[in-house]
Amino acid sequence: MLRKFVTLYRHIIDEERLYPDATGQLSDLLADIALACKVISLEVNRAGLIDLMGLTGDENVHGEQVKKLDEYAHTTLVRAMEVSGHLCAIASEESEDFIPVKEKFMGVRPMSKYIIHFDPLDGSSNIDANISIGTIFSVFKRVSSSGPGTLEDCLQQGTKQVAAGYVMYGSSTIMVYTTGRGVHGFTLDPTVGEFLLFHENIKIPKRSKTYSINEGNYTKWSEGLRNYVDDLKSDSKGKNRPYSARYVGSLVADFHRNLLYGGIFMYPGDSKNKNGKLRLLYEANPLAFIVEQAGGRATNGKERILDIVPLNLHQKTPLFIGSEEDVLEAEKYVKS
Ligand code: AHM
Ligand code: MG
Repeated sequence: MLRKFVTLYRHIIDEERLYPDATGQLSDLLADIALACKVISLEVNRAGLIDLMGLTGDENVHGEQVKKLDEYAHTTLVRAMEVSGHLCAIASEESEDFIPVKEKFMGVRPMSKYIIHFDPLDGSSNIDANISIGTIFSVFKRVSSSGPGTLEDCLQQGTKQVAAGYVMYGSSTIMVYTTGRGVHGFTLDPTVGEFLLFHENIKIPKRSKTYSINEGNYTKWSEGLRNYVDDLKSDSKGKNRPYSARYVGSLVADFHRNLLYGGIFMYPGDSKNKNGKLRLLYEANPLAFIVEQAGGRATNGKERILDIVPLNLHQKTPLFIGSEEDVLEAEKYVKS
């Protein structure tokens, strides 16, 4: 059977045509992200050969060792995006402060109206083992009026996102994105260098049989969460138990599997880290936007992720995300 070839760019443009007032800036921006991620994908594939694996010797703003590929992905994205002419500010997990886009890069568009947040290379502790890693991004409209973007532009609630997505560098490179009209997935065909549509309007199953959590932290969890995970592992067949455990330790990979097959991913707060490990702006918000567009749910155990008002660029949040009924059940236990 001949499959219909729809490139990422064609798909984005077709979506844009549904909005008569659209200027095309968001479409261009998404195309620039895809291009930067193709470059990163190439380097991820070649990393072992050209000594990009391993540590740089520096620490990032979270006190973690910076892997060389992290640094490369951050620089590639910043360089590709700051010249797009559509951005007024960039915030990256790998940079302490946000990066206001210089007026010279705004060119003919001093009103450049978007802000982008990204985690350049999520799951980087897995790089040396050749395990799937990914880039996560999130796009907002500016709230300031003109010139370089401000901190206020960068600290917007997740509900204000106009686009979000991720690229996963795995057995093949894929890109998944939403602009608020469903979630669409593309696979990079390396022979022609194009992302081609593989799944339009992805829907996550309402209920699953899979949970993903770093269970090594069990003794530090709240009693409610321990009870929930114990329940998932119990052998009550009538209750759709036991669940299977699947945990790559690479958020994009765990999230993508759950998006397609159903599942709940949890990175809770615990007695050591009250707000867990994951960042609201670079990880939780974009994935929450995607999962809701796919019919799923994302909360911090008490509150919808997209409703949280960020107070700083690197704020962390507990995260319960995935199939709606599973997340609702987890919330009940966690609140109890
Ligand atoms: P990173 O952004 O520094 O790569 O950290 C985030 C990663 C996620 O990909 C993953 O879900 C999580 O850290 C795994 O953490 P842990 O090793 O504590 O289970
Ligand atoms: Mg990350």
